[in-house]
Amino acid sequence: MTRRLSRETAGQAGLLSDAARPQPAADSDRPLIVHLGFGAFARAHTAVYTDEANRGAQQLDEPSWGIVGVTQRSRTVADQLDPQDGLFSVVEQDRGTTDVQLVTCVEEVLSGPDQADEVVQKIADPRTRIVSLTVTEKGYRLDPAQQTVDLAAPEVRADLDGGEPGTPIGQIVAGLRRRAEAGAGPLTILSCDNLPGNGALTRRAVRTFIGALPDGEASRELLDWLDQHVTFPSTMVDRMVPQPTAETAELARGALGLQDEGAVPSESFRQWVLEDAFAAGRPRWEAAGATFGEDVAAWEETKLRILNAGHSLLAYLGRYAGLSTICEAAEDEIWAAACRELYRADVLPVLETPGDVDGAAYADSVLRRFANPALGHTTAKVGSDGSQKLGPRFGTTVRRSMERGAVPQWAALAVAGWVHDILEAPGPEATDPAAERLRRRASGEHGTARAVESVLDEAGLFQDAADRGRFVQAAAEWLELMQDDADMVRQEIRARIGKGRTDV
Ligand code: CS2
Repeated sequence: MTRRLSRETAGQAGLLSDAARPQPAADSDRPLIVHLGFGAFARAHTAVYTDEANRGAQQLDEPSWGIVGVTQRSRTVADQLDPQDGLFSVVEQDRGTTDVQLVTCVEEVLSGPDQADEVVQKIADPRTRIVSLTVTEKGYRLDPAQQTVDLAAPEVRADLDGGEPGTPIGQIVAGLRRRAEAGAGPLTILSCDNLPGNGALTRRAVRTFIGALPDGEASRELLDWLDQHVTFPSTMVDRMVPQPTAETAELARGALGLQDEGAVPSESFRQWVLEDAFAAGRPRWEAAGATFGEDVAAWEETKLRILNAGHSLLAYLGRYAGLSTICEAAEDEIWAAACRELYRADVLPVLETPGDVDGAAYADSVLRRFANPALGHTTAKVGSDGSQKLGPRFGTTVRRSMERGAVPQWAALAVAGWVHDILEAPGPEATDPAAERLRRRASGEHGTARAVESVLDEAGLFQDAADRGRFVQAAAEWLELMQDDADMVRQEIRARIGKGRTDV
Protein backbone atom coordinates (compact mmCIF):
# COMPACT_ATOMS: atom_id res chain seq x y z
CA MET A 1 0.00 0.00 0.00
CA THR A 2 1.25 3.50 -0.81
CA ARG A 3 2.33 5.42 2.28
CA ARG A 4 0.59 8.70 3.19
CA LEU A 5 2.32 11.99 2.45
CA SER A 6 3.89 13.60 5.56
CA ARG A 7 7.08 15.52 6.39
CA GLU A 8 8.68 12.24 7.40
CA THR A 9 7.75 10.24 4.30
CA ALA A 10 8.38 13.14 1.91
CA GLY A 11 11.77 13.72 3.58
CA GLN A 12 12.66 10.05 3.16
CA ALA A 13 11.62 10.22 -0.49
CA GLY A 14 13.93 13.20 -1.04
CA LEU A 15 11.01 15.50 -1.87
CA LEU A 16 11.74 18.17 0.76
CA SER A 17 14.47 20.78 1.07
CA ASP A 18 16.30 20.77 4.42
CA ALA A 19 14.36 23.86 5.48
CA ALA A 20 10.97 22.27 4.81
CA ARG A 21 11.80 18.96 6.45
CA PRO A 22 10.94 19.66 10.12
CA GLN A 23 7.38 20.51 11.12
CA PRO A 24 7.50 24.24 12.00
CA ALA A 25 7.22 24.64 15.77
CA ALA A 26 4.34 26.68 17.15
CA ASP A 27 6.79 28.72 19.25
CA SER A 28 8.93 29.73 16.27
CA ASP A 29 8.87 33.39 15.38
CA ARG A 30 8.29 33.00 11.69
CA PRO A 31 5.61 35.38 10.43
CA LEU A 32 2.19 33.95 9.64
CA ILE A 33 -0.63 34.41 7.19
CA VAL A 34 -4.03 33.31 8.45
CA HIS A 35 -6.02 32.39 5.37
CA LEU A 36 -9.81 32.33 5.70
CA GLY A 37 -11.48 30.00 3.17
CA PHE A 38 -8.71 27.48 2.62
CA GLY A 39 -10.32 25.71 -0.33
CA ALA A 40 -8.75 24.44 -3.53
CA PHE A 41 -8.17 27.92 -4.98
CA ALA A 42 -6.18 29.20 -1.99
CA ARG A 43 -4.04 26.08 -1.98
CA ALA A 44 -3.23 26.37 -5.69
CA HIS A 45 -2.73 30.14 -5.61
CA THR A 46 -1.88 31.88 -2.29
CA ALA A 47 0.01 28.87 -0.93
CA VAL A 48 1.96 28.25 -4.16
CA TYR A 49 3.05 31.91 -4.35
CA THR A 50 4.03 31.85 -0.68
CA ASP A 51 6.00 28.63 -1.05
CA GLU A 52 7.96 29.98 -4.00
CA ALA A 53 8.49 33.31 -2.21
CA ASN A 54 9.91 31.36 0.73
CA ARG A 55 12.42 29.68 -1.55
CA GLY A 56 13.49 33.11 -2.85
CA ALA A 57 13.71 34.42 0.73
CA GLN A 58 15.86 31.51 1.86
CA GLN A 59 18.53 32.40 -0.68
CA LEU A 60 18.57 35.94 0.68
CA ASP A 61 18.56 34.79 4.30
CA GLU A 62 15.19 36.39 4.91
CA PRO A 63 12.47 34.79 7.07
CA SER A 64 10.08 32.40 5.44
CA TRP A 65 6.32 32.72 6.00
CA GLY A 66 3.88 30.10 7.24
CA ILE A 67 0.18 29.76 6.46
CA VAL A 68 -2.55 28.76 8.88
CA GLY A 69 -5.53 27.78 6.74
CA VAL A 70 -9.05 28.17 8.08
CA THR A 71 -11.91 26.22 6.52
CA GLN A 72 -15.27 27.99 6.52
CA ARG A 73 -17.91 25.32 6.14
CA SER A 74 -16.57 21.87 6.98
CA ARG A 75 -13.57 20.11 8.45
CA THR A 76 -12.63 18.35 5.21
CA VAL A 77 -9.43 20.22 4.37
CA ALA A 78 -8.26 20.08 8.00
CA ASP A 79 -8.83 16.32 7.99
CA GLN A 80 -6.93 15.99 4.72
CA LEU A 81 -3.91 18.10 5.63
CA ASP A 82 -3.41 17.62 9.37
CA PRO A 83 -2.25 13.97 9.04
CA GLN A 84 0.07 15.19 6.26
CA ASP A 85 1.75 17.87 8.45
CA GLY A 86 0.22 20.51 6.17
CA LEU A 87 1.84 19.14 2.99
CA PHE A 88 -0.12 18.77 -0.24
CA SER A 89 0.54 18.94 -3.95
CA VAL A 90 -0.79 21.01 -6.83
CA VAL A 91 -1.32 19.03 -10.02
CA GLU A 92 -0.96 21.44 -12.94
CA GLN A 93 -2.59 20.20 -16.12
CA ASP A 94 -2.56 21.64 -19.60
CA ARG A 95 -2.84 20.14 -23.05
CA GLY A 96 -0.47 17.19 -22.90
CA THR A 97 1.50 18.30 -19.83
CA THR A 98 1.19 17.48 -16.15
CA ASP A 99 3.39 18.94 -13.47
CA VAL A 100 3.13 18.15 -9.76
CA GLN A 101 4.37 20.69 -7.22
CA LEU A 102 4.67 19.94 -3.50
CA VAL A 103 3.66 22.84 -1.23
CA THR A 104 5.33 23.01 2.17
CA CYS A 105 4.42 26.36 3.78
CA VAL A 106 1.20 25.32 5.55
CA GLU A 107 1.66 25.00 9.32
CA GLU A 108 -1.81 24.05 10.36
CA VAL A 109 -5.41 23.96 9.19
CA LEU A 110 -8.18 25.02 11.57
CA SER A 111 -11.84 24.22 11.08
CA GLY A 112 -13.77 27.49 11.34
CA PRO A 113 -17.05 25.90 12.46
CA ASP A 114 -15.39 23.68 15.12
CA GLN A 115 -12.52 25.84 16.30
CA ALA A 116 -13.96 29.34 16.32
CA ASP A 117 -11.97 30.53 19.33
CA GLU A 118 -8.66 29.19 17.97
CA VAL A 119 -9.33 31.13 14.76
CA VAL A 120 -9.88 34.38 16.69
CA GLN A 121 -6.75 33.68 18.74
CA LYS A 122 -4.69 33.06 15.60
CA ILE A 123 -5.78 36.38 14.09
CA ALA A 124 -4.74 38.06 17.36
CA ASP A 125 -1.40 36.21 17.51
CA PRO A 126 1.53 38.68 17.20
CA ARG A 127 3.14 36.29 14.68
CA THR A 128 0.22 36.86 12.33
CA ARG A 129 0.91 39.72 9.93
CA ILE A 130 -1.65 39.07 7.20
CA VAL A 131 -5.21 37.73 7.18
CA SER A 132 -6.05 36.76 3.61
CA LEU A 133 -9.43 35.65 2.34
CA THR A 134 -10.92 33.53 -0.43
CA VAL A 135 -14.39 33.05 0.98
CA THR A 136 -16.31 33.49 -2.33
CA GLU A 137 -18.62 36.36 -3.13
CA LYS A 138 -21.37 35.10 -0.84
CA GLY A 139 -19.01 34.75 2.13
CA TYR A 140 -19.09 38.54 2.62
CA ARG A 141 -22.88 38.56 3.19
CA LEU A 142 -23.14 41.78 1.18
CA ASP A 143 -26.17 43.93 0.79
CA PRO A 144 -25.97 44.67 -2.96
CA ALA A 145 -27.72 48.03 -2.62
CA GLN A 146 -25.36 49.29 0.11
CA GLN A 147 -22.19 47.55 -1.09
CA THR A 148 -21.29 46.62 2.46
CA VAL A 149 -22.06 43.84 4.89
CA ASP A 150 -25.78 43.16 5.28
CA LEU A 151 -26.48 43.82 8.96
CA ALA A 152 -29.87 42.15 8.62
CA ALA A 153 -28.44 38.78 7.46
CA PRO A 154 -29.12 36.22 10.22
CA GLU A 155 -25.50 34.95 10.43
CA VAL A 156 -24.20 38.53 10.65
CA ARG A 157 -26.71 39.33 13.40
CA ALA A 158 -25.63 36.23 15.30
CA ASP A 159 -21.99 37.36 15.11
CA LEU A 160 -22.93 40.87 16.24
CA ASP A 161 -24.75 39.38 19.22
CA GLY A 162 -21.42 38.07 20.42
CA GLY A 163 -21.66 34.34 19.72
CA GLU A 164 -18.67 32.42 18.40
CA PRO A 165 -18.09 34.11 15.03
CA GLY A 166 -19.31 32.14 12.03
CA THR A 167 -18.89 34.66 9.18
CA PRO A 168 -15.50 35.77 7.83
CA ILE A 169 -16.18 39.42 8.71
CA GLY A 170 -17.26 38.34 12.21
CA GLN A 171 -14.06 36.26 12.59
CA ILE A 172 -11.91 39.19 11.46
CA VAL A 173 -13.55 41.69 13.81
CA ALA A 174 -13.36 39.34 16.81
CA GLY A 175 -9.67 38.78 15.98
CA LEU A 176 -9.02 42.51 15.60
CA ARG A 177 -10.67 43.25 18.97
CA ARG A 178 -8.47 40.75 20.72
CA ARG A 179 -5.45 41.98 18.79
CA ALA A 180 -6.09 45.61 19.75
CA GLU A 181 -6.59 44.66 23.42
CA ALA A 182 -3.34 42.68 23.45
CA GLY A 183 -1.39 45.35 21.55
CA ALA A 184 -0.32 42.64 19.10
CA GLY A 185 0.59 45.12 16.37
CA PRO A 186 -0.48 46.09 12.88
CA LEU A 187 -2.11 43.76 10.39
CA THR A 188 -3.01 43.53 6.71
CA ILE A 189 -6.39 42.17 5.61
CA LEU A 190 -6.06 40.90 2.05
CA SER A 191 -9.25 39.97 0.21
CA CYS A 192 -8.49 37.71 -2.77
CA ASP A 193 -12.09 37.26 -3.92
CA ASN A 194 -13.51 38.13 -7.34
CA LEU A 195 -15.10 41.40 -6.29
CA PRO A 196 -14.26 44.81 -7.74
CA GLY A 197 -12.27 46.98 -5.30
CA ASN A 198 -12.04 43.99 -2.97
CA GLY A 199 -9.74 45.82 -0.50
CA ALA A 200 -11.98 48.88 -0.09
CA LEU A 201 -15.06 46.67 -0.01
CA THR A 202 -13.68 44.50 2.79
CA ARG A 203 -12.62 47.60 4.72
CA ARG A 204 -16.14 48.98 4.39
CA ALA A 205 -17.67 45.69 5.50
CA VAL A 206 -15.39 45.47 8.55
CA ARG A 207 -16.08 49.11 9.50
CA THR A 208 -19.85 48.67 9.08
CA PHE A 209 -19.77 45.59 11.27
CA ILE A 210 -17.70 47.33 13.97
CA GLY A 211 -20.00 50.36 13.84
CA ALA A 212 -22.96 48.07 14.61
CA LEU A 213 -21.42 46.44 17.69
CA PRO A 214 -23.64 46.92 20.75
CA ASP A 215 -21.05 48.84 22.83
CA GLY A 216 -20.74 52.22 21.09
CA GLU A 217 -17.72 53.42 23.04
CA ALA A 218 -15.75 50.20 22.44
CA SER A 219 -16.71 50.25 18.80
CA ARG A 220 -15.41 53.83 18.34
CA GLU A 221 -12.11 52.86 19.99
CA LEU A 222 -11.76 49.82 17.75
CA LEU A 223 -12.42 51.93 14.64
CA ASP A 224 -9.65 54.34 15.70
CA TRP A 225 -7.27 51.44 16.26
CA LEU A 226 -8.22 49.96 12.89
CA ASP A 227 -7.54 53.21 11.06
CA GLN A 228 -4.08 53.40 12.57
CA HIS A 229 -3.01 49.76 12.36
CA VAL A 230 -4.81 47.87 9.61
CA THR A 231 -4.53 48.09 5.82
CA PHE A 232 -6.74 46.55 3.15
CA PRO A 233 -4.85 46.32 -0.16
CA SER A 234 -6.83 45.44 -3.28
CA THR A 235 -5.71 42.56 -5.42
CA MET A 236 -6.52 40.64 -8.59
CA VAL A 237 -6.03 36.88 -8.41
CA ASP A 238 -6.24 34.50 -11.33
CA ARG A 239 -5.93 30.76 -11.70
CA MET A 240 -8.57 28.26 -12.77
CA VAL A 241 -8.82 25.65 -10.04
CA PRO A 242 -11.54 23.01 -10.32
CA GLN A 243 -12.55 20.69 -7.51
CA PRO A 244 -10.17 17.76 -6.89
CA THR A 245 -11.20 14.36 -8.25
CA ALA A 246 -9.93 10.80 -7.88
CA GLU A 247 -7.75 11.45 -10.93
CA THR A 248 -6.00 14.34 -9.13
CA ALA A 249 -5.01 12.04 -6.27
CA GLU A 250 -3.90 9.40 -8.75
CA LEU A 251 -1.65 11.84 -10.65
CA ALA A 252 -0.17 13.10 -7.37
CA ARG A 253 0.51 9.52 -6.25
CA GLY A 254 2.22 8.76 -9.55
CA ALA A 255 4.52 11.76 -9.20
CA LEU A 256 5.25 11.62 -5.45
CA GLY A 257 5.05 7.89 -4.83
CA LEU A 258 2.95 8.83 -1.77
CA GLN A 259 -0.76 9.08 -1.08
CA ASP A 260 -1.83 12.74 -1.00
CA GLU A 261 -5.41 13.22 0.22
CA GLY A 262 -5.14 16.99 -0.21
CA ALA A 263 -3.93 17.24 -3.83
CA VAL A 264 -5.57 20.00 -5.90
CA PRO A 265 -5.77 20.29 -9.71
CA SER A 266 -5.04 23.50 -11.56
CA GLU A 267 -4.14 24.97 -14.90
CA SER A 268 -0.49 26.01 -15.20
CA PHE A 269 -1.33 29.69 -15.75
CA ARG A 270 -1.42 31.94 -12.70
CA GLN A 271 -1.40 35.67 -12.11
CA TRP A 272 -1.44 37.93 -9.07
CA VAL A 273 -1.48 41.73 -9.07
CA LEU A 274 -1.46 43.52 -5.71
CA GLU A 275 -1.50 46.98 -4.26
CA ASP A 276 1.65 47.26 -2.13
CA ALA A 277 0.05 48.48 1.10
CA PHE A 278 1.07 45.98 3.77
CA ALA A 279 0.99 47.14 7.39
CA ALA A 280 3.33 44.51 8.84
CA GLY A 281 5.46 43.12 6.01
CA ARG A 282 4.72 40.47 3.44
CA PRO A 283 6.33 37.51 1.71
CA ARG A 284 8.55 38.26 -1.25
CA TRP A 285 5.71 37.23 -3.60
CA GLU A 286 7.38 39.01 -6.53
CA ALA A 287 9.99 36.23 -6.45
CA ALA A 288 7.12 33.94 -7.44
CA GLY A 289 5.92 36.21 -10.25
CA ALA A 290 3.38 38.43 -8.45
CA THR A 291 3.35 42.07 -9.52
CA PHE A 292 2.85 45.09 -7.29
CA GLY A 293 1.64 48.32 -8.75
CA GLU A 294 -0.76 51.10 -9.38
CA ASP A 295 -3.05 49.48 -11.92
CA VAL A 296 -4.66 46.86 -9.65
CA ALA A 297 -8.14 48.30 -10.19
CA ALA A 298 -7.79 48.11 -13.98
CA TRP A 299 -6.56 44.51 -13.70
CA GLU A 300 -9.44 43.56 -11.41
CA GLU A 301 -11.98 45.05 -13.82
CA THR A 302 -10.37 43.46 -16.86
CA LYS A 303 -10.22 40.03 -15.30
CA LEU A 304 -13.74 40.15 -13.82
CA ARG A 305 -15.42 41.53 -16.93
CA ILE A 306 -13.59 39.29 -19.39
CA LEU A 307 -12.55 36.06 -17.68
CA ASN A 308 -15.19 35.71 -15.01
CA ALA A 309 -18.02 37.12 -17.13
CA GLY A 310 -17.20 34.78 -20.04
CA HIS A 311 -16.89 31.90 -17.59
CA SER A 312 -20.42 32.56 -16.31
CA LEU A 313 -21.86 32.89 -19.84
CA LEU A 314 -20.30 29.58 -20.90
CA ALA A 315 -21.41 27.90 -17.68
CA TYR A 316 -25.08 28.81 -18.25
CA LEU A 317 -25.04 28.03 -21.98
CA GLY A 318 -23.26 24.78 -21.20
CA ARG A 319 -25.78 23.81 -18.54
CA TYR A 320 -28.62 24.72 -20.90
CA ALA A 321 -27.16 22.29 -23.43
CA GLY A 322 -26.55 19.56 -20.82
CA LEU A 323 -22.74 19.93 -20.90
CA SER A 324 -20.94 19.30 -17.67
CA THR A 325 -17.61 21.08 -18.23
CA ILE A 326 -16.52 24.56 -19.30
CA CYS A 327 -14.16 22.98 -21.81
CA GLU A 328 -17.08 21.24 -23.58
CA ALA A 329 -18.98 24.54 -23.70
CA ALA A 330 -15.90 26.38 -25.04
CA GLU A 331 -15.52 23.77 -27.76
CA ASP A 332 -19.10 24.21 -28.93
CA GLU A 333 -18.71 26.52 -31.92
CA ILE A 334 -21.85 28.57 -31.23
CA TRP A 335 -21.42 28.95 -27.47
CA ALA A 336 -17.78 29.98 -28.00
CA ALA A 337 -18.92 32.49 -30.62
CA ALA A 338 -21.38 33.98 -28.12
CA CYS A 339 -18.55 34.41 -25.64
CA ARG A 340 -16.32 36.02 -28.28
CA GLU A 341 -19.16 38.40 -29.15
CA LEU A 342 -19.66 39.26 -25.48
CA TYR A 343 -16.07 40.49 -25.46
CA ARG A 344 -16.07 42.19 -28.87
CA ALA A 345 -19.44 43.92 -28.82
CA ASP A 346 -20.26 44.42 -25.11
CA VAL A 347 -17.17 44.41 -22.89
CA LEU A 348 -14.20 45.78 -24.82
CA PRO A 349 -15.88 49.00 -26.04
CA VAL A 350 -16.46 50.08 -22.41
CA LEU A 351 -13.36 48.65 -20.70
CA GLU A 352 -10.12 50.42 -19.79
CA THR A 353 -7.42 47.78 -19.73
CA PRO A 354 -4.30 48.27 -17.61
CA GLY A 355 -1.22 49.91 -19.16
CA ASP A 356 -0.39 48.48 -22.53
CA VAL A 357 -2.58 45.37 -22.20
CA ASP A 358 -4.41 44.64 -25.46
CA GLY A 359 -7.96 43.72 -24.41
CA ALA A 360 -8.70 41.64 -27.51
CA ALA A 361 -5.51 39.61 -27.11
CA TYR A 362 -6.25 39.12 -23.42
CA ALA A 363 -9.76 37.90 -24.31
CA ASP A 364 -8.31 35.43 -26.84
CA SER A 365 -5.91 34.03 -24.25
CA VAL A 366 -8.81 33.57 -21.83
CA LEU A 367 -10.83 31.66 -24.46
CA ARG A 368 -7.87 29.34 -24.98
CA ARG A 369 -7.67 28.73 -21.24
CA PHE A 370 -11.41 27.91 -21.09
CA ALA A 371 -10.85 25.21 -23.71
CA ASN A 372 -8.10 23.45 -21.69
CA PRO A 373 -9.35 19.86 -21.98
CA ALA A 374 -7.36 18.62 -18.99
CA LEU A 375 -9.04 20.90 -16.49
CA GLY A 376 -12.55 19.47 -16.13
CA HIS A 377 -13.88 22.68 -14.58
CA THR A 378 -17.59 22.01 -14.15
CA THR A 379 -20.38 24.22 -15.44
CA ALA A 380 -22.18 23.48 -12.15
CA LYS A 381 -19.38 25.01 -10.07
CA VAL A 382 -18.87 28.10 -12.22
CA GLY A 383 -22.65 28.46 -12.61
CA SER A 384 -23.24 28.39 -8.84
CA ASP A 385 -24.09 31.54 -6.89
CA GLY A 386 -25.12 33.58 -9.94
CA SER A 387 -27.07 35.98 -7.73
CA GLN A 388 -23.75 36.93 -6.13
CA LYS A 389 -21.51 36.73 -9.20
CA LEU A 390 -23.43 38.47 -12.00
CA GLY A 391 -23.27 41.94 -10.44
CA PRO A 392 -19.45 42.05 -10.11
CA ARG A 393 -18.97 40.37 -13.52
CA PHE A 394 -21.52 42.21 -15.70
CA GLY A 395 -22.65 45.25 -13.66
CA THR A 396 -20.17 47.79 -15.01
CA THR A 397 -20.48 46.53 -18.59
CA VAL A 398 -24.26 46.87 -18.44
CA ARG A 399 -24.19 50.27 -16.75
CA ARG A 400 -21.57 51.77 -19.07
CA SER A 401 -23.21 50.38 -22.22
CA MET A 402 -26.62 51.70 -21.25
CA GLU A 403 -25.08 55.09 -20.42
CA ARG A 404 -23.89 55.17 -24.00
CA GLY A 405 -27.31 54.19 -25.23
CA ALA A 406 -26.50 50.64 -26.29
CA VAL A 407 -28.07 47.42 -25.00
CA PRO A 408 -25.38 44.79 -24.27
CA GLN A 409 -27.02 41.80 -25.98
CA TRP A 410 -24.54 39.16 -24.91
CA ALA A 411 -24.57 40.21 -21.28
CA ALA A 412 -28.38 39.91 -21.60
CA LEU A 413 -27.87 36.34 -22.88
CA ALA A 414 -25.80 35.49 -19.79
CA VAL A 415 -28.54 36.90 -17.55
CA ALA A 416 -31.16 34.89 -19.48
CA GLY A 417 -29.02 31.76 -19.07
CA TRP A 418 -28.83 32.30 -15.34
CA VAL A 419 -32.56 33.02 -14.97
CA HIS A 420 -33.31 29.93 -17.07
CA ASP A 421 -31.05 27.90 -14.80
CA ILE A 422 -32.80 29.20 -11.68
CA LEU A 423 -36.36 28.90 -12.96
CA GLU A 424 -36.36 25.95 -15.30
CA ALA A 425 -33.46 23.68 -14.58
CA PRO A 426 -32.74 23.64 -10.88
CA GLY A 427 -30.11 20.95 -11.29
CA PRO A 428 -29.14 19.36 -8.02
CA GLU A 429 -25.47 20.33 -8.35
CA ALA A 430 -25.58 24.05 -9.15
CA THR A 431 -26.50 26.06 -6.11
CA ASP A 432 -27.49 29.61 -5.44
CA PRO A 433 -28.19 30.85 -1.93
CA ALA A 434 -31.05 32.98 -3.28
CA ALA A 435 -32.60 30.34 -5.59
CA GLU A 436 -35.73 29.60 -3.55
CA ARG A 437 -36.45 33.27 -2.94
CA LEU A 438 -35.95 34.12 -6.62
CA ARG A 439 -38.21 31.30 -7.80
CA ARG A 440 -40.93 32.33 -5.39
CA ARG A 441 -40.73 35.95 -6.49
CA ALA A 442 -40.84 35.10 -10.22
CA SER A 443 -43.70 32.62 -9.90
CA GLY A 444 -46.29 35.33 -9.19
CA GLU A 445 -45.38 37.36 -12.29
CA HIS A 446 -47.11 37.43 -15.67
CA GLY A 447 -44.90 37.42 -18.74
CA THR A 448 -41.21 36.72 -19.23
CA ALA A 449 -40.06 40.33 -18.95
CA ARG A 450 -41.78 40.75 -15.59
CA ALA A 451 -40.30 37.47 -14.38
CA VAL A 452 -36.76 38.58 -15.37
CA GLU A 453 -37.28 41.98 -13.80
CA SER A 454 -38.54 40.56 -10.54
CA VAL A 455 -35.61 38.13 -10.33
CA LEU A 456 -33.14 40.99 -10.91
CA ASP A 457 -34.92 43.16 -8.33
CA GLU A 458 -34.96 40.42 -5.74
CA ALA A 459 -31.22 39.79 -6.26
CA GLY A 460 -30.47 43.54 -6.29
CA LEU A 461 -28.86 43.30 -9.75
CA PHE A 462 -28.22 46.11 -12.27
CA GLN A 463 -30.32 48.56 -10.27
CA ASP A 464 -28.19 51.51 -11.35
CA ALA A 465 -28.35 50.85 -15.11
CA ALA A 466 -30.01 53.67 -17.05
CA ASP A 467 -33.12 52.55 -18.92
CA ARG A 468 -32.85 49.10 -17.36
CA GLY A 469 -36.18 48.07 -18.88
CA ARG A 470 -34.50 47.77 -22.31
CA PHE A 471 -31.86 45.46 -20.88
CA VAL A 472 -34.53 43.40 -19.12
CA GLN A 473 -36.41 43.16 -22.42
CA ALA A 474 -33.30 41.90 -24.23
CA ALA A 475 -32.75 39.22 -21.55
CA ALA A 476 -36.43 38.26 -21.70
CA GLU A 477 -36.22 37.76 -25.49
CA TRP A 478 -33.29 35.40 -25.07
CA LEU A 479 -35.09 33.61 -22.26
CA GLU A 480 -38.17 33.05 -24.40
CA LEU A 481 -36.01 31.53 -27.13
CA MET A 482 -34.35 29.31 -24.56
CA GLN A 483 -37.72 28.17 -23.29
CA ASP A 484 -38.91 27.49 -26.85
CA ASP A 485 -36.12 25.64 -28.57
CA ALA A 486 -32.35 25.29 -28.37
CA ASP A 487 -31.99 25.40 -32.15
CA MET A 488 -33.62 28.81 -32.22
CA VAL A 489 -31.13 30.08 -29.66
CA ARG A 490 -28.31 28.84 -31.85
CA GLN A 491 -29.81 30.39 -34.97
CA GLU A 492 -30.29 33.71 -33.25
CA ILE A 493 -26.70 33.74 -31.99
CA ARG A 494 -25.48 32.97 -35.49
CA ALA A 495 -27.61 35.76 -36.92
CA ARG A 496 -26.26 38.33 -34.48
CA ILE A 497 -22.56 37.53 -34.81
CA GLY A 498 -20.55 40.46 -36.08
CA LYS A 499 -23.37 42.96 -35.58
CA GLY A 500 -22.83 46.15 -33.63
CA ARG A 501 -24.63 46.85 -30.43
CA THR A 502 -28.32 47.60 -30.37
CA ASP A 503 -28.92 51.31 -29.91
CA VAL A 504 -31.59 52.31 -27.48
C1 CS2 B 1 -14.91 31.02 -11.75
C2 CS2 B 1 -13.67 31.45 -11.00
O1 CS2 B 1 -16.04 29.63 -10.23
C3 CS2 B 1 -16.07 30.69 -10.85
O2 CS2 B 1 -17.02 31.45 -10.78
O3 CS2 B 1 -15.26 32.00 -12.69
O4 CS2 B 1 -13.44 30.68 -9.88
C4 CS2 B 1 -12.44 31.46 -11.93
O5 CS2 B 1 -12.07 30.16 -12.29
C5 CS2 B 1 -11.26 32.15 -11.28
O6 CS2 B 1 -11.62 33.43 -10.89
C6 CS2 B 1 -10.08 32.19 -12.24
O7 CS2 B 1 -9.11 33.02 -11.74
